[in-house]
Amino acid sequence: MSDSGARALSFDALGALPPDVKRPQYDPKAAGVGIVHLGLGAFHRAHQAVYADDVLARDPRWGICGVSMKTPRAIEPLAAQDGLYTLLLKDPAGSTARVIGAVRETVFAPADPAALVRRMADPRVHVITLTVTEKGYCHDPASGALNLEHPDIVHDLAHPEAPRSAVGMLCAALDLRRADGAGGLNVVCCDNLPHNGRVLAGLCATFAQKRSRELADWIARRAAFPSTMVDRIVPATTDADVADVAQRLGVRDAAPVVAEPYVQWVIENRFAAPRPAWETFGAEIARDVAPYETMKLRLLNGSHSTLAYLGFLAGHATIAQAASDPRLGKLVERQMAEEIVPTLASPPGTDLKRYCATLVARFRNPALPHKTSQVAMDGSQKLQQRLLGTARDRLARGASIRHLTLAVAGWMRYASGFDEHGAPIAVADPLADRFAAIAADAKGDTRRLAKGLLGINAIFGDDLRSAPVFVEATTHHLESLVRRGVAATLDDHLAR
Ligand code: CS2
Repeated sequence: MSDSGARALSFDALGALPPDVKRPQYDPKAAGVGIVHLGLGAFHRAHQAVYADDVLARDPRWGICGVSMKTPRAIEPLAAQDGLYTLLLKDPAGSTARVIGAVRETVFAPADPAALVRRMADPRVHVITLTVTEKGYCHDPASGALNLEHPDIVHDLAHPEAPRSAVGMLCAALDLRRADGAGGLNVVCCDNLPHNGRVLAGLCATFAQKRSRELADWIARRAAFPSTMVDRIVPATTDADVADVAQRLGVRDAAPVVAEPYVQWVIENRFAAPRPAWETFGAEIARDVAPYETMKLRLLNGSHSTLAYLGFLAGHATIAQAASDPRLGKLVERQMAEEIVPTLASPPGTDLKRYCATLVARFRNPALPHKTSQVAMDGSQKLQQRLLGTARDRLARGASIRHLTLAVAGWMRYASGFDEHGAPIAVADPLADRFAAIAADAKGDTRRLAKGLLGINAIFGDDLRSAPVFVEATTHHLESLVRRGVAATLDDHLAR
């Protein structure tokens, strides 16, 4: 069936869906909005919105107002189909389809920022969740501090009533809640930052102090910023997914999301307002999220980035291909077992060995074409929590960092903007111009390239570029990658 002629997904179409397609177990028209979500991308729709969809079957207060921060494209198709969309979970055994009804409103933030602030300050809204990606926090990844020179932060401090940044939006909404007596707020960061709640609380505190002491004090008393660990692999949706979903549903869905069946959400028990009973539907509420978070960021995301950079350079378009390459597969397994696991504390009830084995199987899921170029994006914002923190811990103990530094060298090779055949790489990163200038200045001198990249403080801080073991190992690996390519480098590397 062609999807173009079919009827579109809507409230009216729900009753006619095939019986094997799960649909909302509540009346979406009657659901209230208790959550505003900033960053309405595929990850949110395949993760937190699914928990909200489960919760809504018991408690109608927790529908979501989904906010697109940068592009109307994220919301237009959803708005046209009553906020409904399909979640397709895929693994080698097959797939299951479920229509999610939790997104009850959609907002394009730049269209009317003041209206968004009012929405966030509604007394019936008790939770703000965020997936604005690492760079959306306008902070310095190495130190975790707010970047006061970031253009959006400069703008928001000058025009607090019409914010552009997530931090500016949160502070404006909290200020209005304070003025209106609208009650406290749970601000739940769901991005892959280390200690994400604590970092976001610090960013808001810095911003609020610049505005007024009263606001900063009120936020400290009435807003809670629980840290969270979020996990589900959600590649960007493709046209083939759209066609696949149309086949399954018999109606056209212009905004499906495709993901793996695996899901995990651990939320710190720190709240300042009512919240959904997420734990009834599989989320874990924990006193301390740090062990979960560190485990996931270092093992899953650290391996993901390793596979993305080295895999891309070796010609693999997807993470599944990269993880199935025997050399790269071995590298990530050894990196996890030899260098990452020894830095971790096991979270309660978690067997780290089993966790690593599960990760390898998840990476190899052939049903999910997760692009290496997608995971490779924004490396400047990701390296710290994925690879560099681990390297720092290892260095402090005098332990080997040979695998971790190979992964960092893979990033350097990638960030330099040319692949092994001299073809340009479209490097998507807020610091891409800086990388290009450093690469041009190096004029093919690899040591100079390494030195230039290691000199970026926002990524490597002051310490790593002056740690001889780290500098020598990354430079050595980079020279090998440039001179001999990924395959020969890995052959030698793995022989030892
Ligand atoms: C990935 C993550 O794009 C990336 O950088 O590493 O989005 C990853 O798929 C998720 O964190 C999995 O939970």
